[in-house]
Order: sequence, then C-alpha cells, then structure tokens
Amino acid sequence: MPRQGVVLARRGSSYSVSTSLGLVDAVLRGKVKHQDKERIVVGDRVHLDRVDEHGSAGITGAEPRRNVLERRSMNGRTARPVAANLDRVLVTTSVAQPKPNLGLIDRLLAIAEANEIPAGLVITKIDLTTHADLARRFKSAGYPIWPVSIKTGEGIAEFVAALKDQVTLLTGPSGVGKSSLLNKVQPGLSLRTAEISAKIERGKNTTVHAEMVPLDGGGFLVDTPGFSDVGLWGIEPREVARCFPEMRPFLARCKFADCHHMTEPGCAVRAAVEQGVVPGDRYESYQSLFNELSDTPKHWE
Ligand SMILES: Nc1nc2c(ncn2[C@@H]2O[C@H](COP(=O)(O)OP(=O)(O)OP(=O)(O)O)[C@@H](O)[C@H]2O)c(=O)[nH]1
Ligand SMILES: [Mg+2]
Ligand SMILES: [Zn+2]
Repeated sequence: MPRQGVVLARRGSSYSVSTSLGLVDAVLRGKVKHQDKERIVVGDRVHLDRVDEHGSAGITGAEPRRNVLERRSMNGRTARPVAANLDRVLVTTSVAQPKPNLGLIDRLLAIAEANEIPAGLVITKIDLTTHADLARRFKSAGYPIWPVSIKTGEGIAEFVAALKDQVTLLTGPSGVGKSSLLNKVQPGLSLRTAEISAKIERGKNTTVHAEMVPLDGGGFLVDTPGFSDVGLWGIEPREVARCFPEMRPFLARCKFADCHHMTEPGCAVRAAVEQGVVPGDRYESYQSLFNELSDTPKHWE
C-alpha cells in the first residue's frame, strides 16, 4: 500500500487518489476529517494509511501546499479552496455563446494573482466569430493567450504544448467549453458536456466537481464547475492594484504613497487610464473589486 498520493477528485466524502500503484479510493480519517478551512482538495498531496474493510484507504494528512486557489461566493462568508499546488490558472472564456463576461474574467484573473498563481487566458469557440479584440485586451494586460476551437482544431496543438509537465487549472463561466476542451486534449476521457441554453445563452452547470486529469503527454489539467459570480477573498483593498499587471508600472508614481487610485489627485494609474495606456474597462474592474473589499468586514469568523 503506497503511503502517498495526489487527490484527483472528490465526490462527497470519497476522494480519488493517484498513487504509484494506480488509483485508490480514500476517505478522511482522524483529525483531517474535522479541518473545515484546510479541507483536502484536488491537487493536495496526501498521506495514506491502510485500506479498511470497505476497500477505502484513509487520508491522515497532507503535505504543505505550494499554493491554493480559493474563492468565495459574492455574499458568502467562507473562503472555498478549489485546488492546490497549481502551476497555472487559465481563465476560460468563449468569444460567443455565451458572450464574454469581462467583469467576471477580470475577477478570476485577479483571484489567481491574489493567490500568487501565474494566470493566462483560453479563448474558446473561435470558429464562431473573431477573437482579435478580446485577445488584444488581455495581451495588453500582459497575459499569455491560447485561442482555440474544438470544432476546427485551431490552436489545439499550441494549447497542448503549453500543458506539458504542468499542473494547469481551467476556470470560467458555465458553457464556455472547459470540459469539451479537456475531452479534446485527452481523447477517451468523455467528461460530461452540454449544449448551452439557447433561451438564456448560458451554460447549464454541467460539471459539478473539480477533477484533475493526468495527461498522456505529461502534466495534469484540472476541470472545474462553471459559475457566474465570484468574490475576491481575504486580501487588503490596497493590494488589489497589484492584481492588475498593467497597473503595476504606475503604482510607485502616484503623488501619495498610500494612493487608492480612486479619486486622489496626482494618481499615475488614473493618468494612464486617461491616456489609454490602461484600458478603461480593466480599471473599472479594479474599482469594483476595490470597493467590494473596502465594504467587507475585516473579520468573518
Ligand atoms: N462552436 C463551438 N462550440 C463549442 C466549442 N467548444 C465547446 N463547444 C460547445 O459548448 C457547449 C458547452 O461545453 P462544455 O464543455 O459543457 O462547457 P463547460 O465550460 O465545461 O461548462 P460547465 O461544466 O457547465 O462549467 C457544448 O455544447 C460544446 O459542444 C468550440 O470550440 N466551438
Ligand atoms: Mg464542464
Ligand atoms: Zn494612484
């Protein structure tokens, strides 16, 4: 019985753990069972004990995490760890069906930044319409971008090359094609996917659990459930500006060292927005996150 493994998925109280001898079903045992905040998630490297009479191994603890992607619901009171030990978070958006939700994409990018995980963009369904404007917006922010179509195969080879030997997580709204993309890069996987609702042009929340998939070419790709709202968690309002890479060059040039880049005179960030160096709608996303965090009580528990 191997003593270690990596969590690939969790369904209720049952964890699927990848070990040197293959997949093992495991349940939490002992004190990890009661750790709510440090809940074991996909990507955690866990310690295993013996197999019990039900054929399940016990998870008795986990290695310290290199990083963890956390999010909370807009009005939720607790942070929810999604996955741990990631090399990259790829925010996924379609060019259409559903149409891009820029505010949500910016939030997800900022969450990756706040968790200190390198971020990038996957633009899906590029067979439907042009993606040039969308790509430009994020390229100017400094993010790497992978435009793809599973219908035409465009961009898939480049995307696959970027996944090699990395632990990559896909996040984004429901219906943008995260699971479809995973099925494309790992044939034989057959994750569930669904047509988006024609009436409301929204996904149907087809994926309900995060799942980490080992790739034949080396590395892991994590599929996650889509959602439409997400809050930024646990960072100080003044740290938000750092989560917008294209604003960083200006932060030290404001007149006041403690500038919030909102209404203060001599703000170098706002000057950059006025000159069109920082896109106005990215700055609006910044304002929205700053205000949200400023309104949040400091202590939740
Ligand atoms: N035209 C086109 N449709 C695509 C493409 N990729 C995915 N789709 C379609 O988009 C729909 C939604 O795909 P899913 O893979 O279920 O989306 P998801 O992001 O996993 O959604 P959730 O699991 O709900 O978060 C499906 O009908 C796919 O066939 C693409 O490149 N082009
Ligand atoms: Mg899915
Ligand atoms: Zn400023």
